[in-house]
Amino acid sequence: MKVVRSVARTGPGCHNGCGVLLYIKNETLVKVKGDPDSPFNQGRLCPRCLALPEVVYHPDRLKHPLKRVGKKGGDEWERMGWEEAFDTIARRFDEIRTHNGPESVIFCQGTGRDIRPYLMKLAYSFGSPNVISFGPLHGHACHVPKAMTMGVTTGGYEVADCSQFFPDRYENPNWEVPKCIMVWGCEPTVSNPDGFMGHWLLECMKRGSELIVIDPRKTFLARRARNWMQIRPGTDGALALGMLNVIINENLYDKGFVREWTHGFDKLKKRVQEYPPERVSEITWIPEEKIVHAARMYATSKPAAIQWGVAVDQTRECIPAIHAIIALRSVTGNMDIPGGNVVKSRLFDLNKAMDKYIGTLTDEQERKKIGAGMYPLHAYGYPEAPGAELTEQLLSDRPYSLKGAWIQTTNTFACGAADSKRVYEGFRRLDFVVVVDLFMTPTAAAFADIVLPAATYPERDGVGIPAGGASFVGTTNKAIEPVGDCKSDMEINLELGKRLNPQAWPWKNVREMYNTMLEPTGMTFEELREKGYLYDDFDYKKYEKGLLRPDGKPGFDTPTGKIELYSTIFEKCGLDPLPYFEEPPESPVSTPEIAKEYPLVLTTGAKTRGFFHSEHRQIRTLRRMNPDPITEIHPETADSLGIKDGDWIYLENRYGRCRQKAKLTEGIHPRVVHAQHGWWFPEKSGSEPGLFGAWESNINLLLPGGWTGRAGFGYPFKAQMCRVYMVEDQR
Ligand SMILES: Nc1nc2c(c(=O)[nH]1)N[C@H]1C(S)=C(S)[C@@H](COP(=O)(O)OP(=O)(O)OC[C@H]3O[C@@H](n4cnc5c(=O)[nH]c(N)nc54)[C@H](O)[C@@H]3O)O[C@H]1N2
Ligand SMILES: Nc1nc2c(c(=O)[nH]1)N[C@H]1C(S)=C(S)[C@@H](COP(=O)(O)OP(=O)(O)OC[C@H]3O[C@@H](n4cnc5c(=O)[nH]c(N)nc54)[C@H](O)[C@@H]3O)O[C@H]1N2
Ligand SMILES: [Mo]
Repeated sequence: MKVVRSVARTGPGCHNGCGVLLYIKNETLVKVKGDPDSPFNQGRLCPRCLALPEVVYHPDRLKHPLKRVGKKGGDEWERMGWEEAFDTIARRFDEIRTHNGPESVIFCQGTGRDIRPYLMKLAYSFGSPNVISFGPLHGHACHVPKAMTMGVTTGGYEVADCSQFFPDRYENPNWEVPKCIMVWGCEPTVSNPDGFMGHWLLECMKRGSELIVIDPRKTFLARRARNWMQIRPGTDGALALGMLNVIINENLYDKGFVREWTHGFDKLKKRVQEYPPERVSEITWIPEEKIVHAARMYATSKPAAIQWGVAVDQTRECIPAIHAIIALRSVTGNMDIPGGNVVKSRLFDLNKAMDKYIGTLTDEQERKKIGAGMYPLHAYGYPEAPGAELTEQLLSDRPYSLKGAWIQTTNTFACGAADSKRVYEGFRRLDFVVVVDLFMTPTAAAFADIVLPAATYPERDGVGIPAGGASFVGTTNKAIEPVGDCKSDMEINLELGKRLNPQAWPWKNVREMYNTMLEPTGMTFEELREKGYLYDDFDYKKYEKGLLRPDGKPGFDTPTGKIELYSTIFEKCGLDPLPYFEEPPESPVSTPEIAKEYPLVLTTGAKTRGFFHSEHRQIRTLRRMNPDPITEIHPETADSLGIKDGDWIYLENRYGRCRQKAKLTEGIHPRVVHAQHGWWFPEKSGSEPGLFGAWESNINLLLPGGWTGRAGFGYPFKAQMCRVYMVEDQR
């Protein structure tokens, strides 16, 4: 057997960059193992990489470019060659550009997969400002709210320090084990989110870290925590403010750090008086003594780190909640110290090197971005078009009509989008749609005129840094020939880019393009491939050493040079400069009338081990781990409704209904249910109206549009209301 060492990236979907060993026999991928020499994962892997051969050689893989024959929704396709496909797409997009303007074509991607730079370049070089991310239409409720809030209040991007910035990891003498790790709205042993591997936490626990876990479900880590706080979904902001109240009033904060490096402490101190622990206990359903205990434990164990997840993004007013959590780690002085929350260095900006060829949008095109000017905070580094406004524009043709879409790595109404019905109706109005995917999906079946088959990572080369938390570059190395006519996304975008704007895409092939991207590292693709992994230098307390600001002065890269507990940028944007808590749009407190009819709090979409969002439903080994859509419900609640474990149930509210299977568990609050997201059934018919069963168990039918927060970020994916009852027909 031949073994190819590589860095795992998408597809199939993933955010990370685990080192893998790809075992090849007779030009066929037969096995995948974790690379023990990779500092990132040290030999560990998820089931999804272990099942990779099943994905690559699955009989349902898209293998050739396809064009639709007959009506949309008819699921009838004909093979076409790549040249014909590229020529047709270029001609149709060009026609739209000529008649309607380039902004009439939208470019959609899903969650952070490594297509992002190439998709942005494709859009901008075409002239369209309308790049839509994270699965269109879910209201900027994944990762971006956290990244934006850090960006404007600390000037950086901070992650829990589990030694990931050092290639020698836990052995590094400068690193310290966090004494306490607060895991907040995150289930990293399942999700390994944003470049952060859950297993790192276990390594820290083996070395003595104690956990505080904030989660409505009793997760693997919650069971192992000193203090598990079973929070009412959507009330994280109140909890953070309550903990700040205890820490500040009991004088447990780091006075030196607060004085030297933070801005607005006195105003924050005054604000947190509105959140005494007894009131916060009422809001969050967490016993008061647990809140006080957690506050004391976090503030008095130094160093302490916070590992947060997407749950903190997935309420409407998430920005002030995130701001409050940032304040927690700031007032305790846990910023950029060993074992605290460390500021990620920004040495390798692989996109920058491409910019000199592609340029940026003209101001005129910027102004045509969907929703332009609606949310002042978007101007502080967020380039995308807001999703909720996209639906409105698709349906209303105001301020201008949208005509075409390039959809690459997202399953829109079946997964990423809330308001699924209207999103579906909106996209159906487009004249010309291209979908690039690994499999035929409900999205492709419903909208596409042309479907292009993308390669998986063992079938292609690539460069990339894991999203978010980690800081290394490695190369993804082609180990096998692509199945059928599949091409890598990068090749596809380069080929199409050349046709739409040749100057912007000067590279003869992807290898040349990668060499340009890698310029900041001083290495070519070949050199980096030989080296394996490249880590940038990492240092602690960068704010003392003038390493965070462009002017080289000590401090943080914010307008005041300090961490802004009181945000001058929020103030400029007309937002509350201090953290606060606001109830979700519908909750037992904000809408008691609705709660009478729909009494259960609905949280959705906790990630599952075997699936990446709506992917992998056709992969037998992975589907066996989770054959049906699952709703977790407390046994007492189920009992009162006559529901038994394994029964099909309806979840319903004022907006819609779907069916899932009840799973009875003591690990969820009796007044809360948790429903899985992203369900469709590749085994069912792809034609309308069924679209692979995408309307049957799709929890996003219960999540309406128009619930983005004031700042234009946040959406209550994890804080809705519903009722639950038995399905008559149990088949
Ligand atoms: N109710 C509810 N809904 C949610 C969530 C929730 O918690 N609750 N979570 C939300 C979150 S956090 C996110 S980020 C969104 C994600 O939403 P999406 O990103 O839209 O996720 P997927 O549905 O998996 O869509 C990815 C598609 O890309 C394809 N694909 C995978 N790899 C590749 C590749 O390399 N190339 C190409 N061309 N295609 C590829 C897959 O086959 C799949 O069809 O969902 C959101 N939806
Ligand atoms: N296997 C797998 N891995 C994935 C993904 C996948 O689909 N599959 N998706 C990727 C993506 S795009 C993302 S964004 C990340 C997300 O991964 P995580 O950040 O871990 O987020 P989730 O799994 O959505 O939810 C984490 C936890 O939040 C809890 N929770 C629910 N509601 C609330 C609440 O209101 N407050 C608090 N404090 N907790 C709450 C849930 O019970 C769950 O245990 O995972 C990434 N990794
Ligand atoms: Mo996400």
